[in-house]
Amino acid sequence: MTEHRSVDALVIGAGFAGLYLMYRLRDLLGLEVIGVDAASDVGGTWYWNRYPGARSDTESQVYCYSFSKALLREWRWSDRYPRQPEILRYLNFVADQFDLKRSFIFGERVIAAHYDDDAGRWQVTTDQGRRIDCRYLLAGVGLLSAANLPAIPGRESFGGEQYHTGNWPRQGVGFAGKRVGVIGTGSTGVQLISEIAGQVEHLTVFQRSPQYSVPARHGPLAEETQAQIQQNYDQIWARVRSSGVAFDFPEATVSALSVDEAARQAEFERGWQEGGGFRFMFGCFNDIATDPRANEMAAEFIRGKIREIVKDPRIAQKLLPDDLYAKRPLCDPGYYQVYNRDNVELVDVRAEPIETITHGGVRTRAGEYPLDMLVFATGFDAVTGNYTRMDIRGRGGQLLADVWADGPTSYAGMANHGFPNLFMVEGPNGPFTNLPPTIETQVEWISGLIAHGLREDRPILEARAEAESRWLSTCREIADQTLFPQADSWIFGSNVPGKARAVMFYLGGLGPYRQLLGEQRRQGYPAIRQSGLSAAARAADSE
Ligand code: N01
Repeated sequence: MTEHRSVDALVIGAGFAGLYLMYRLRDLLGLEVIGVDAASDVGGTWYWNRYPGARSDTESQVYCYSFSKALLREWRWSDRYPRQPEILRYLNFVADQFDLKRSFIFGERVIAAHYDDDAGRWQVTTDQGRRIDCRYLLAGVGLLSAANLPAIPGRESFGGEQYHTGNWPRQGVGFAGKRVGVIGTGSTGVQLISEIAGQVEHLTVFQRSPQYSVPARHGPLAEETQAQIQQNYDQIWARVRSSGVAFDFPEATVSALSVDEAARQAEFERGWQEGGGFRFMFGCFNDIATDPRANEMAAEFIRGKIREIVKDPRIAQKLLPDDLYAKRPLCDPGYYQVYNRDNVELVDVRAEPIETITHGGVRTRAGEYPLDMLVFATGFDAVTGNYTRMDIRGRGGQLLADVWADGPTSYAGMANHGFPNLFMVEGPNGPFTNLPPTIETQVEWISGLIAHGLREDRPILEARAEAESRWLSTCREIADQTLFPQADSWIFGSNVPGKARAVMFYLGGLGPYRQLLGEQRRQGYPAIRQSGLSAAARAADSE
């Protein structure tokens, strides 16, 4: 295919970010916009992650858009935490409400984007040879979609079915009568394992790191709750937008060290009963993620629960984490209970490392585990993977992957010096929150900036180098005040062998983030260099 089009803006991705970008740029700014997504339809993360048990761990009323009251009035969530099929239906509903699908090309992957400095335009190429040039390139590619498949020898020799959870077959997978192995016990693994344990003949869980997880406490959303949400919508969103993690629970202001043992245990118990991983970590006390003593108290509370729930003390021992409680907080629909089942076996791959995948299963140092199916719940080359897998070249042909080789940088998670008019939603060093409110914040800021540039006849917008380096220092300083950098996880890039360990989030909270973006807007965006078109670009434009 050699079709070549020229548009104002190209949006990569049709998930939460891409759909809202399309709406704002096309319908509110009146630009000519094309979207491209590798999937056959809208959904982004929720298109690909169809594994059994997949759902958000944010409560439904804030795992959605807030920009349209009409959407709110016409959509009803059925559960406290929305399941993947319901979120996918919601995103389809939004796309239909605003007639967004007609502007997307589905089933094509953007593989390259090169900035032409003379023309002030991006030249974009897809895997089907399509070429599109655009003034603005907007990446709504998600934080967590470039699959991480560990390089375990023998994977190609496996004779059974194998899947990565982030690329789950649309037609679904049958488990009955099968011996299934799962590698990985992160957010995805604990959901999947809890869901399929009762469906499979035998389940072998290959665990590398034991996890701290608290109950999610799923359940249907009562009519009265729905009505209350409708009535209090403005207050709910005002709260979320000024909060830290944007989950709509009261964030704690009290230190775990400031209360006595009985009060502390009572508060942890309340958190455990209310459910939700972020709620437990940020709603019980304000220093679980920052003070090692408070952290150990929360960790020991969860260890106590694991000892209580898991009947066989040898299995419980394997499940007990002994590191900091400082990864992305997990919650589950009954994860530890699964290990009381006769058909579930837990393999500690630290004690007996996986040597190879064989035709018939997985062989560890201690023996062979026969399997009909092997599921990789091994996560993602998070945050940067979606960018570095594309050939993105900015001014002077510099490759984004090279610029980020020692760790990614950006201004506010959205823009890069040297890459004019490339805007990222949820790019590196954006806020660590429930994502839809951050996505809305960033999309609105980016579209406001583009509108400003067009109004001022200075449409070439580029993060200033000093603003970007100040932002990186801010992110580092804030991260260093927390315990997160001390734990090995995707949050700092340490889950992918060879990837630079680096700060990848702004841990200052959504409220402060919105304040500083608001300040930028009011001051005319001083962090962004705004230039007019060159004579050559003007000439090309008028052709
Ligand atoms: O990925 P992960 P995920 N051998 O990177 C293990 C969001 N999400 O897909 O901890 C053996 O967290 C790895 O072990 P270790 C959410 O933000 C949200 O689960 O590195 N094991 C770990 O156990 C989440 O944080 C929801 O030692 C290997 C697992 O694989 C993010 O997505 C639901 C291995 C990967 O865990 C990613 O979650 C699902 C190897 N070679 C996802 N390599 C909700 O909203 C990796 N592992 C509820």
